[in-house]
Amino acid sequence: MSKKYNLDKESAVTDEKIFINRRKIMASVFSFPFIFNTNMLSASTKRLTFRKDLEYSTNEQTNTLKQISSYNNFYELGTGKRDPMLNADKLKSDNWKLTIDGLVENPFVLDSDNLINKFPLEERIYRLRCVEAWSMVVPWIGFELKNIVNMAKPLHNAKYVAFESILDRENLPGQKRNILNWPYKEGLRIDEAVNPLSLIAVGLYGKVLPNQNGSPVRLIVPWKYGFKSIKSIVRISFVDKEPICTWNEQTPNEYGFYSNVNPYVDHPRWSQKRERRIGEFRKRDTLLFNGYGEFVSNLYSGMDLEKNF
Ligand SMILES: Nc1nc2c(c(=O)[nH]1)N[C@H]1C(S)=C(S)[C@@H](COP(=O)(O)O)O[C@H]1N2
Ligand SMILES: [Mo]
Repeated sequence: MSKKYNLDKESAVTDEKIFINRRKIMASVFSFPFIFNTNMLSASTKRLTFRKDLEYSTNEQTNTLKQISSYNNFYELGTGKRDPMLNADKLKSDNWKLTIDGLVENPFVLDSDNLINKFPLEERIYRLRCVEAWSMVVPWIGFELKNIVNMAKPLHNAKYVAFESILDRENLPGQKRNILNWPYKEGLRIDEAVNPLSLIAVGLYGKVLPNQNGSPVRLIVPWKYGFKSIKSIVRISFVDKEPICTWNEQTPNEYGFYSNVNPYVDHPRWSQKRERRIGEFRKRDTLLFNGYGEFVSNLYSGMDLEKNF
């Protein structure tokens, strides 16, 4: 049974109100409609119904909605951290179709309505650790990726899950240049995909995802570096070979297929030992598997994590 959940963190609610009020004030004083992100408005009206997960959620202080939606990596909307917010309305996230196909008994398509209504939604408060050594804590809303795997019924030869983001060169400013080999792609082993931590997110802070966070549907893999958590997914394919992953394809010596958060394996150009939580000054120690080892370390037993980085 899913029950309605009231945000118990006053700060979160307040922060969002301030954010919206500020927009209103700015909108009445200036008339530059292009600086406003129309998605923030629609996102603030579409509430989701979900239950609150306690098993996998961290009880650490969450980052504010403003922090979470104004400091992003989403190269389809530009390479600067504020570009995704400023260009958010360029992502056409309505009337979405997510195709599930490949080596499965039951290929299917989820539309926008299915994405928020087909599977029971949960709030999962997860740490997200970017490979650039910053981190956030985000109250995601979503369902376990395992739901999709179970419904698709993978064939015996399916070993990996490949994910593909939207390709829309006409509207997405970042796709007008070949800064990456578009569309953005990611992949997991099937056993990683069915781990209960692997989440398909459709919202955060109680509402549908802001465009800059990967609306309307994205992956969250909290024990891996942020770039594995692919945004605005249009296809999930079951395959028999290790799928192409965008950053691994781009710079294989810097970004491996696994990309597990690991303080003992440095990025060739910087250390991964510490991280800065957005909003904090002092750095924190980075934890192996981003602190999720009790749930995922068994997936890698016997593997050399320095080679399989
Ligand atoms: N399609 C797509 N997905 C993406 C990216 C991207 O550029 N394009 N950036 C990744 C990186 S590097 C990070 S750190 C996270 C950031 O997610 P957030 O902006 O919601 O915090 O998204 C990941 N997913
Ligand atoms: Mo990242």
